[in-house]
Amino acid sequence: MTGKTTERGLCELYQEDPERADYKVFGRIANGDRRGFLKGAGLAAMGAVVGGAIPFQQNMQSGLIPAALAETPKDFKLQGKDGLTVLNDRPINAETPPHLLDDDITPNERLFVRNNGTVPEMAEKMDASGWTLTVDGKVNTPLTLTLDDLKTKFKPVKLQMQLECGGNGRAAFNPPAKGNQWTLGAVGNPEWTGVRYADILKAAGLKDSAVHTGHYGMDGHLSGDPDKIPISRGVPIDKAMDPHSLIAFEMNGGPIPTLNGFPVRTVCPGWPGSTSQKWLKRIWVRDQVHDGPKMTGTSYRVPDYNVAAGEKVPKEAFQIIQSMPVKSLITTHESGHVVKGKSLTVGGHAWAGDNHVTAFHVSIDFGATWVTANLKDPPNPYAWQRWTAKLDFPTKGYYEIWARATDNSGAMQPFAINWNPKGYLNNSMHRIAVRVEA
Ligand SMILES: Nc1nc2c(c(=O)[nH]1)N[C@H]1C(S)=C(S)[C@@H](COP(=O)(O)O)O[C@H]1N2
Ligand SMILES: [Mo]
Repeated sequence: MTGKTTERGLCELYQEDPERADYKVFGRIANGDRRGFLKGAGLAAMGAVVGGAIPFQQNMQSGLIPAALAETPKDFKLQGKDGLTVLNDRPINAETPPHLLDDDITPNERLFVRNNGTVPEMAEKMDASGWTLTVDGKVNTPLTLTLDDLKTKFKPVKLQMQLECGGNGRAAFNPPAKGNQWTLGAVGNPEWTGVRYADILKAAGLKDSAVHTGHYGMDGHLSGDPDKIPISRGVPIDKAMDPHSLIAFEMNGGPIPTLNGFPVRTVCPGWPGSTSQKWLKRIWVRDQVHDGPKMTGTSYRVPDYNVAAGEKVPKEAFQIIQSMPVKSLITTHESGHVVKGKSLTVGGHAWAGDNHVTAFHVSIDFGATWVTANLKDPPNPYAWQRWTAKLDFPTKGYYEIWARATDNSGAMQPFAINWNPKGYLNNSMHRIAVRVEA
Protein backbone atom coordinates (compact mmCIF):
# COMPACT_ATOMS: atom_id res chain seq x y z
CA MET A 1 0.00 0.00 0.00
CA THR A 2 2.66 2.55 0.95
CA GLY A 3 6.36 2.43 0.19
CA LYS A 4 7.96 -0.36 -1.70
CA THR A 5 6.46 -3.72 -0.94
CA THR A 6 7.47 -7.02 -2.37
CA GLU A 7 4.45 -9.14 -3.14
CA ARG A 8 4.94 -12.69 -2.08
CA GLY A 9 2.51 -15.55 -2.38
CA LEU A 10 1.17 -16.64 0.96
CA CYS A 11 2.47 -20.17 0.61
CA GLU A 12 5.91 -18.73 0.04
CA LEU A 13 5.49 -16.40 2.98
CA TYR A 14 4.38 -19.32 5.13
CA GLN A 15 7.58 -21.09 4.27
CA GLU A 16 9.82 -18.16 5.04
CA ASP A 17 8.06 -16.54 7.94
CA PRO A 18 5.00 -18.42 9.19
CA GLU A 19 4.23 -15.90 11.93
CA ARG A 20 4.21 -13.00 9.52
CA ALA A 21 2.01 -15.02 7.17
CA ASP A 22 -0.44 -15.73 9.95
CA TYR A 23 -0.52 -12.08 10.81
CA LYS A 24 -1.26 -11.16 7.23
CA VAL A 25 -4.09 -13.62 6.88
CA PHE A 26 -5.58 -13.81 10.32
CA GLY A 27 -4.49 -10.60 12.02
CA ARG A 28 -3.60 -10.40 15.64
CA ILE A 29 -5.72 -11.59 18.53
CA ALA A 30 -6.89 -9.09 21.10
CA ASN A 31 -4.42 -10.04 23.84
CA GLY A 32 -1.56 -9.65 21.41
CA ASP A 33 -0.56 -13.28 21.40
CA ARG A 34 -0.69 -14.60 17.87
CA ARG A 35 1.29 -17.75 17.51
CA GLY A 36 2.40 -18.93 14.12
CA PHE A 37 0.23 -21.82 13.12
CA LEU A 38 3.38 -23.26 11.71
CA LYS A 39 5.83 -21.59 14.04
CA GLY A 40 9.30 -22.78 13.21
CA ALA A 41 7.95 -25.43 10.92
CA GLY A 42 7.34 -24.13 7.43
CA LEU A 43 5.98 -25.79 4.37
CA ALA A 44 7.63 -29.13 5.09
CA ALA A 45 5.29 -29.42 8.04
CA MET A 46 2.37 -28.42 5.84
CA GLY A 47 2.91 -31.54 3.79
CA ALA A 48 2.78 -33.56 6.99
CA VAL A 49 -0.34 -31.81 8.26
CA VAL A 50 -2.30 -32.26 5.09
CA GLY A 51 -0.81 -35.62 4.28
CA GLY A 52 0.90 -35.23 0.94
CA ALA A 53 -1.13 -35.40 -2.23
CA ILE A 54 -3.61 -32.62 -2.97
CA PRO A 55 -5.80 -33.97 -5.78
CA PHE A 56 -7.36 -30.65 -6.78
CA GLN A 57 -4.21 -28.62 -6.28
CA GLN A 58 -4.55 -26.98 -9.68
CA ASN A 59 -7.69 -25.25 -8.42
CA MET A 60 -6.08 -23.82 -5.31
CA GLN A 61 -5.77 -20.07 -5.38
CA SER A 62 -2.54 -18.57 -4.25
CA GLY A 63 -3.25 -16.53 -1.17
CA LEU A 64 -5.41 -19.28 0.22
CA ILE A 65 -3.98 -20.97 3.25
CA PRO A 66 -5.06 -24.61 3.26
CA ALA A 67 -7.97 -24.98 5.66
CA ALA A 68 -5.99 -27.65 7.51
CA LEU A 69 -3.74 -24.93 8.83
CA ALA A 70 -6.33 -22.42 9.84
CA GLU A 71 -6.65 -23.26 13.51
CA THR A 72 -6.73 -21.07 16.57
CA PRO A 73 -4.72 -21.26 19.75
CA LYS A 74 -6.58 -22.92 22.58
CA ASP A 75 -5.13 -21.78 25.87
CA PHE A 76 -7.39 -20.78 28.76
CA LYS A 77 -10.54 -22.44 30.05
CA LEU A 78 -13.75 -20.78 31.15
CA GLN A 79 -16.04 -22.18 33.84
CA GLY A 80 -19.28 -23.52 32.39
CA LYS A 81 -17.96 -23.04 28.85
CA ASP A 82 -16.07 -26.25 28.17
CA GLY A 83 -14.10 -26.41 24.98
CA LEU A 84 -14.50 -22.74 24.07
CA THR A 85 -11.49 -20.78 22.86
CA VAL A 86 -10.90 -17.82 25.13
CA LEU A 87 -9.80 -14.75 23.21
CA ASN A 88 -9.70 -12.42 26.15
CA ASP A 89 -10.29 -12.62 29.88
CA ARG A 90 -10.98 -8.96 30.66
CA PRO A 91 -13.56 -8.49 29.34
CA ILE A 92 -14.37 -12.15 28.85
CA ASN A 93 -14.65 -13.17 25.21
CA ALA A 94 -14.77 -16.77 24.10
CA GLU A 95 -15.84 -18.52 20.93
CA THR A 96 -16.88 -22.07 20.14
CA PRO A 97 -14.90 -24.24 17.72
CA PRO A 98 -17.35 -25.09 14.89
CA HIS A 99 -17.25 -28.85 15.47
CA LEU A 100 -18.61 -28.21 18.98
CA LEU A 101 -21.63 -26.42 17.50
CA ASP A 102 -23.16 -29.50 15.93
CA ASP A 103 -26.26 -29.56 18.18
CA ASP A 104 -29.40 -28.15 16.58
CA ILE A 105 -30.00 -26.30 19.83
CA THR A 106 -26.78 -24.87 21.23
CA PRO A 107 -26.34 -26.06 24.83
CA ASN A 108 -25.48 -23.50 27.55
CA GLU A 109 -21.84 -24.49 27.77
CA ARG A 110 -21.37 -24.08 24.02
CA LEU A 111 -22.77 -20.58 23.51
CA PHE A 112 -20.03 -18.02 22.87
CA VAL A 113 -19.46 -15.12 25.24
CA ARG A 114 -18.96 -11.53 24.20
CA ASN A 115 -18.58 -9.08 27.06
CA ASN A 116 -17.72 -5.41 26.76
CA GLY A 117 -17.52 -4.78 30.50
CA THR A 118 -17.58 -6.63 33.80
CA VAL A 119 -20.13 -9.28 34.76
CA PRO A 120 -22.76 -7.91 37.19
CA GLU A 121 -22.84 -9.35 40.71
CA MET A 122 -26.49 -10.38 40.34
CA ALA A 123 -25.53 -12.62 37.43
CA GLU A 124 -22.53 -14.04 39.24
CA LYS A 125 -24.78 -14.98 42.18
CA MET A 126 -27.63 -16.07 39.89
CA ASP A 127 -30.01 -14.28 42.27
CA ALA A 128 -32.65 -12.08 40.64
CA SER A 129 -34.24 -10.79 43.82
CA GLY A 130 -34.44 -7.03 43.57
CA TRP A 131 -34.19 -7.11 39.78
CA THR A 132 -36.61 -4.91 37.84
CA LEU A 133 -36.98 -3.81 34.27
CA THR A 134 -37.83 -0.16 33.66
CA VAL A 135 -39.54 0.86 30.44
CA ASP A 136 -39.62 4.62 30.01
CA GLY A 137 -39.11 7.46 27.56
CA LYS A 138 -41.66 7.99 24.78
CA VAL A 139 -44.34 5.82 26.35
CA ASN A 140 -47.72 6.65 27.81
CA THR A 141 -47.25 4.58 30.97
CA PRO A 142 -43.70 3.97 32.20
CA LEU A 143 -43.38 0.45 33.62
CA THR A 144 -41.36 -1.18 36.35
CA LEU A 145 -41.59 -4.95 36.00
CA THR A 146 -40.28 -7.71 38.26
CA LEU A 147 -39.24 -11.10 36.95
CA ASP A 148 -42.49 -12.44 38.30
CA ASP A 149 -44.44 -9.78 36.36
CA LEU A 150 -42.68 -10.83 33.16
CA LYS A 151 -43.44 -14.48 33.78
CA THR A 152 -47.07 -14.09 34.86
CA LYS A 153 -48.51 -10.96 33.22
CA PHE A 154 -47.48 -11.70 29.64
CA LYS A 155 -47.77 -14.67 27.34
CA PRO A 156 -44.58 -16.76 27.31
CA VAL A 157 -43.01 -17.61 23.95
CA LYS A 158 -40.36 -20.28 23.22
CA LEU A 159 -38.23 -19.92 20.08
CA GLN A 160 -34.94 -21.31 18.78
CA MET A 161 -33.02 -18.34 17.45
CA GLN A 162 -29.49 -17.79 16.30
CA LEU A 163 -27.31 -15.12 17.84
CA GLU A 164 -24.15 -14.00 16.07
CA CYS A 165 -21.66 -11.30 16.90
CA GLY A 166 -21.36 -8.65 14.18
CA GLY A 167 -17.59 -9.15 14.30
CA ASN A 168 -17.64 -12.93 13.89
CA GLY A 169 -14.97 -13.79 11.29
CA ARG A 170 -12.97 -10.60 11.89
CA ALA A 171 -9.72 -12.57 12.31
CA ALA A 172 -9.59 -13.16 8.57
CA PHE A 173 -9.51 -9.47 7.65
CA ASN A 174 -6.41 -8.24 5.90
CA PRO A 175 -5.36 -5.57 6.67
CA PRO A 176 -6.46 -6.60 10.16
CA ALA A 177 -9.35 -4.83 11.84
CA LYS A 178 -9.12 -3.89 15.50
CA GLY A 179 -11.34 -5.73 17.94
CA ASN A 180 -11.85 -9.31 19.04
CA GLN A 181 -10.23 -11.62 16.53
CA TRP A 182 -13.19 -13.98 16.20
CA THR A 183 -12.66 -16.80 13.77
CA LEU A 184 -15.93 -18.68 13.20
CA GLY A 185 -17.51 -19.47 16.52
CA ALA A 186 -19.15 -16.26 17.79
CA VAL A 187 -22.52 -17.74 16.93
CA GLY A 188 -25.04 -20.12 18.45
CA ASN A 189 -28.67 -21.13 18.32
CA PRO A 190 -30.17 -21.64 21.78
CA GLU A 191 -33.84 -21.99 22.61
CA TRP A 192 -35.06 -18.82 24.27
CA THR A 193 -38.11 -18.39 26.47
CA GLY A 194 -39.44 -14.96 27.19
CA VAL A 195 -42.14 -12.52 26.36
CA ARG A 196 -42.56 -10.63 23.15
CA TYR A 197 -40.71 -7.31 23.13
CA ALA A 198 -43.83 -6.00 21.37
CA ASP A 199 -46.08 -7.02 24.29
CA ILE A 200 -43.93 -5.02 26.72
CA LEU A 201 -43.97 -1.95 24.46
CA LYS A 202 -47.73 -2.30 23.95
CA ALA A 203 -48.24 -2.50 27.71
CA ALA A 204 -46.31 0.76 28.12
CA GLY A 205 -48.10 2.32 25.12
CA LEU A 206 -45.85 3.88 22.50
CA LYS A 207 -46.15 7.60 21.88
CA ASP A 208 -46.34 8.70 18.23
CA SER A 209 -42.85 10.14 18.54
CA ALA A 210 -41.30 6.73 19.42
CA VAL A 211 -38.83 5.61 16.74
CA HIS A 212 -36.09 3.60 18.47
CA THR A 213 -35.27 1.74 21.65
CA GLY A 214 -32.19 2.02 23.87
CA HIS A 215 -31.11 -0.96 25.99
CA TYR A 216 -29.31 -0.72 29.30
CA GLY A 217 -27.64 -3.61 31.13
CA MET A 218 -26.22 -4.04 34.61
CA ASP A 219 -22.62 -4.73 33.57
CA GLY A 220 -19.90 -2.36 34.74
CA HIS A 221 -17.41 -0.36 32.70
CA LEU A 222 -13.89 -1.82 32.59
CA SER A 223 -12.51 1.42 34.05
CA GLY A 224 -14.51 0.80 37.23
CA ASP A 225 -16.16 4.23 36.79
CA PRO A 226 -19.80 3.70 37.89
CA ASP A 227 -20.97 6.55 35.64
CA LYS A 228 -19.62 4.87 32.52
CA ILE A 229 -21.53 2.28 30.52
CA PRO A 230 -19.75 -0.40 28.47
CA ILE A 231 -22.41 -0.78 25.79
CA SER A 232 -25.96 0.45 25.19
CA ARG A 233 -27.49 -0.28 21.84
CA GLY A 234 -31.08 -0.54 20.64
CA VAL A 235 -33.25 -1.22 17.62
CA PRO A 236 -35.78 0.68 15.49
CA ILE A 237 -39.34 0.28 16.84
CA ASP A 238 -40.27 -1.97 13.89
CA LYS A 239 -37.61 -4.50 14.84
CA ALA A 240 -38.63 -4.39 18.51
CA MET A 241 -42.26 -4.98 17.44
CA ASP A 242 -41.34 -8.05 15.37
CA PRO A 243 -43.05 -11.04 17.02
CA HIS A 244 -39.67 -12.83 17.19
CA SER A 245 -37.95 -10.13 19.22
CA LEU A 246 -38.00 -11.26 22.84
CA ILE A 247 -37.36 -10.12 26.34
CA ALA A 248 -35.94 -13.50 27.33
CA PHE A 249 -35.68 -14.91 30.85
CA GLU A 250 -34.74 -18.48 29.98
CA MET A 251 -32.21 -20.16 27.75
CA ASN A 252 -32.62 -23.85 26.98
CA GLY A 253 -35.35 -24.29 29.57
CA GLY A 254 -33.48 -22.87 32.56
CA PRO A 255 -32.18 -19.52 33.80
CA ILE A 256 -29.95 -17.69 31.32
CA PRO A 257 -26.30 -18.51 32.24
CA THR A 258 -24.29 -15.90 34.16
CA LEU A 259 -22.14 -14.96 31.17
CA ASN A 260 -25.04 -14.86 28.70
CA GLY A 261 -27.16 -12.32 30.54
CA PHE A 262 -28.90 -13.65 33.68
CA PRO A 263 -31.64 -12.87 34.59
CA VAL A 264 -33.05 -11.18 31.47
CA ARG A 265 -31.81 -10.09 28.05
CA THR A 266 -33.26 -8.84 24.82
CA VAL A 267 -33.04 -11.19 21.85
CA CYS A 268 -33.29 -9.27 18.58
CA PRO A 269 -32.65 -12.20 16.26
CA GLY A 270 -30.85 -11.95 12.94
CA TRP A 271 -29.23 -8.64 13.86
CA PRO A 272 -25.75 -8.16 15.32
CA GLY A 273 -25.53 -9.85 18.74
CA SER A 274 -24.91 -6.44 20.28
CA THR A 275 -28.61 -5.59 19.89
CA SER A 276 -29.38 -8.47 22.26
CA GLN A 277 -28.58 -6.66 25.50
CA LYS A 278 -27.58 -8.91 28.37
CA TRP A 279 -28.36 -8.32 32.07
CA LEU A 280 -31.12 -5.97 30.92
CA LYS A 281 -32.45 -3.38 33.38
CA ARG A 282 -33.95 -0.61 31.29
CA ILE A 283 -35.54 -0.02 27.91
CA TRP A 284 -35.54 3.65 27.00
CA VAL A 285 -37.95 4.45 24.17
CA ARG A 286 -36.46 7.26 22.12
CA ASP A 287 -37.69 9.81 19.56
CA GLN A 288 -34.36 9.51 17.75
CA VAL A 289 -31.91 6.77 16.84
CA HIS A 290 -30.38 5.69 20.15
CA ASP A 291 -26.96 7.18 20.82
CA GLY A 292 -25.59 5.07 23.70
CA PRO A 293 -22.00 3.74 23.80
CA LYS A 294 -21.21 1.56 20.73
CA MET A 295 -24.26 2.86 18.90
CA THR A 296 -22.50 5.88 17.38
CA GLY A 297 -19.34 6.59 15.38
CA THR A 298 -18.19 3.56 13.46
CA SER A 299 -19.36 0.90 15.97
CA TYR A 300 -21.40 -1.89 14.37
CA ARG A 301 -21.44 0.08 11.15
CA VAL A 302 -20.19 -0.60 7.64
CA PRO A 303 -19.63 1.75 4.70
CA ASP A 304 -22.64 2.31 2.44
CA TYR A 305 -20.50 1.54 -0.63
CA ASN A 306 -17.94 -1.13 -1.48
CA VAL A 307 -14.45 -0.29 -0.35
CA ALA A 308 -11.10 -1.78 -1.25
CA ALA A 309 -9.16 -3.60 1.47
CA GLY A 310 -7.41 -1.01 3.60
CA GLU A 311 -9.25 1.95 2.06
CA LYS A 312 -9.94 4.92 4.32
CA VAL A 313 -13.65 5.59 4.68
CA PRO A 314 -15.18 8.91 5.79
CA LYS A 315 -17.26 8.70 9.00
CA GLU A 316 -20.47 9.85 7.26
CA ALA A 317 -20.42 6.77 5.04
CA PHE A 318 -20.86 4.36 7.94
CA GLN A 319 -24.37 2.93 8.30
CA ILE A 320 -25.72 0.93 11.25
CA ILE A 321 -25.79 -2.80 10.54
CA GLN A 322 -29.27 -4.28 10.61
CA SER A 323 -29.82 -7.84 9.31
CA MET A 324 -26.77 -10.10 9.35
CA PRO A 325 -25.84 -11.81 6.05
CA VAL A 326 -26.38 -15.42 4.94
CA LYS A 327 -23.86 -17.76 6.54
CA SER A 328 -23.17 -21.37 7.53
CA LEU A 329 -20.85 -23.73 9.34
CA ILE A 330 -19.63 -27.28 8.86
CA THR A 331 -20.09 -28.82 12.30
CA THR A 332 -20.01 -32.61 11.87
CA HIS A 333 -16.27 -32.79 11.29
CA GLU A 334 -13.25 -30.66 11.99
CA SER A 335 -10.18 -29.98 9.92
CA GLY A 336 -7.79 -32.88 9.98
CA HIS A 337 -10.51 -35.51 9.82
CA VAL A 338 -9.34 -38.72 8.18
CA VAL A 339 -11.92 -40.27 5.86
CA LYS A 340 -11.73 -44.07 5.74
CA GLY A 341 -13.29 -45.16 2.50
CA LYS A 342 -14.35 -42.90 -0.34
CA SER A 343 -17.44 -41.15 0.92
CA LEU A 344 -18.40 -38.97 3.83
CA THR A 345 -21.67 -37.47 5.02
CA VAL A 346 -21.05 -33.96 6.29
CA GLY A 347 -23.42 -31.43 7.76
CA GLY A 348 -23.89 -28.31 9.78
CA HIS A 349 -26.11 -25.27 10.10
CA ALA A 350 -27.06 -22.33 7.92
CA TRP A 351 -28.78 -19.05 8.76
CA ALA A 352 -29.45 -15.72 7.09
CA GLY A 353 -30.21 -12.82 9.43
CA ASP A 354 -33.79 -11.65 8.80
CA ASN A 355 -33.99 -14.00 5.80
CA HIS A 356 -33.97 -17.76 5.60
CA VAL A 357 -31.78 -20.21 3.75
CA THR A 358 -33.25 -21.72 0.58
CA ALA A 359 -30.33 -23.64 -0.95
CA PHE A 360 -27.09 -25.24 0.17
CA HIS A 361 -24.08 -26.43 -1.81
CA VAL A 362 -20.84 -28.19 -1.01
CA SER A 363 -17.63 -28.47 -3.05
CA ILE A 364 -14.65 -30.81 -2.66
CA ASP A 365 -12.68 -29.41 -5.60
CA PHE A 366 -12.00 -25.84 -4.49
CA GLY A 367 -15.25 -24.55 -5.89
CA ALA A 368 -15.00 -26.00 -9.41
CA THR A 369 -18.14 -28.13 -8.97
CA TRP A 370 -20.85 -28.14 -6.34
CA VAL A 371 -23.06 -30.83 -4.81
CA THR A 372 -26.57 -29.83 -3.72
CA ALA A 373 -27.03 -30.52 -0.03
CA ASN A 374 -30.17 -31.54 1.78
CA LEU A 375 -31.53 -28.53 3.68
CA LYS A 376 -34.14 -28.55 6.43
CA ASP A 377 -36.67 -25.82 7.07
CA PRO A 378 -36.12 -23.96 10.32
CA PRO A 379 -38.37 -25.06 13.23
CA ASN A 380 -39.33 -21.38 13.49
CA PRO A 381 -38.13 -18.21 11.77
CA TYR A 382 -34.62 -17.14 12.87
CA ALA A 383 -33.56 -20.65 13.92
CA TRP A 384 -30.57 -21.99 12.07
CA GLN A 385 -31.24 -24.77 9.57
CA ARG A 386 -29.59 -28.18 9.37
CA TRP A 387 -27.90 -29.16 6.11
CA THR A 388 -26.31 -32.49 5.18
CA ALA A 389 -24.52 -33.76 2.09
CA LYS A 390 -23.01 -37.06 1.06
CA LEU A 391 -19.66 -36.54 -0.61
CA ASP A 392 -17.87 -39.00 -2.87
CA PHE A 393 -14.12 -38.61 -3.23
CA PRO A 394 -12.62 -39.77 -6.54
CA THR A 395 -9.20 -40.68 -5.11
CA LYS A 396 -7.33 -40.66 -1.85
CA GLY A 397 -5.53 -37.50 -0.81
CA TYR A 398 -6.08 -34.02 0.62
CA TYR A 399 -9.40 -32.32 0.09
CA GLU A 400 -11.09 -29.21 1.29
CA ILE A 401 -14.79 -29.24 1.93
CA TRP A 402 -16.34 -25.89 1.15
CA ALA A 403 -19.86 -25.11 2.28
CA ARG A 404 -22.08 -22.38 0.85
CA ALA A 405 -25.58 -21.21 1.75
CA THR A 406 -27.97 -19.17 -0.41
CA ASP A 407 -30.89 -17.23 1.03
CA ASN A 408 -34.37 -16.32 -0.19
CA SER A 409 -33.14 -12.97 -1.52
CA GLY A 410 -30.71 -14.83 -3.80
CA ALA A 411 -27.69 -13.79 -1.73
CA MET A 412 -24.99 -16.44 -1.52
CA GLN A 413 -21.98 -16.74 0.76
CA PRO A 414 -18.95 -15.32 -1.00
CA PHE A 415 -15.63 -17.02 -1.39
CA ALA A 416 -13.70 -13.91 -0.34
CA ILE A 417 -14.14 -11.32 2.38
CA ASN A 418 -15.97 -8.10 1.67
CA TRP A 419 -13.46 -5.95 3.55
CA ASN A 420 -14.66 -3.10 5.76
CA PRO A 421 -12.68 -1.02 8.26
CA LYS A 422 -14.14 -2.47 11.47
CA GLY A 423 -14.13 -6.10 10.40
CA TYR A 424 -17.86 -6.85 10.46
CA LEU A 425 -20.09 -9.26 8.53
CA ASN A 426 -17.50 -11.72 7.28
CA ASN A 427 -19.77 -14.37 5.83
CA SER A 428 -17.24 -16.03 3.54
CA MET A 429 -17.79 -19.75 3.22
CA HIS A 430 -16.51 -22.19 5.82
CA ARG A 431 -13.90 -24.70 4.71
CA ILE A 432 -12.41 -27.71 6.40
CA ALA A 433 -9.60 -29.99 5.31
CA VAL A 434 -9.89 -33.76 5.29
CA ARG A 435 -7.59 -36.54 4.21
CA VAL A 436 -9.08 -39.43 2.33
CA GLU A 437 -7.42 -42.77 2.98
CA ALA A 438 -9.23 -44.88 0.48
N1 LIG B 1 -25.09 -5.77 28.77
C1 LIG B 1 -24.40 -6.25 27.71
N2 LIG B 1 -25.06 -6.82 26.70
C2 LIG B 1 -24.39 -7.31 25.64
C3 LIG B 1 -22.99 -7.20 25.55
C4 LIG B 1 -22.29 -6.61 26.65
O1 LIG B 1 -21.07 -6.49 26.67
N3 LIG B 1 -23.04 -6.13 27.70
N4 LIG B 1 -22.33 -7.66 24.43
C5 LIG B 1 -23.15 -7.74 23.21
C6 LIG B 1 -22.51 -8.38 22.09
S1 LIG B 1 -21.38 -7.45 21.24
C7 LIG B 1 -22.87 -9.64 21.67
S2 LIG B 1 -22.23 -10.31 20.26
C8 LIG B 1 -23.82 -10.45 22.45
C9 LIG B 1 -23.18 -11.77 22.84
O2 LIG B 1 -24.04 -12.55 23.59
P1 LIG B 1 -23.48 -13.79 24.41
O3 LIG B 1 -22.30 -13.32 25.21
O4 LIG B 1 -24.60 -14.29 25.23
O5 LIG B 1 -23.05 -14.83 23.40
O6 LIG B 1 -24.24 -9.80 23.63
C10 LIG B 1 -24.48 -8.42 23.48
N5 LIG B 1 -25.11 -7.90 24.66
MO1 LIG C 1 -20.86 -8.59 19.33
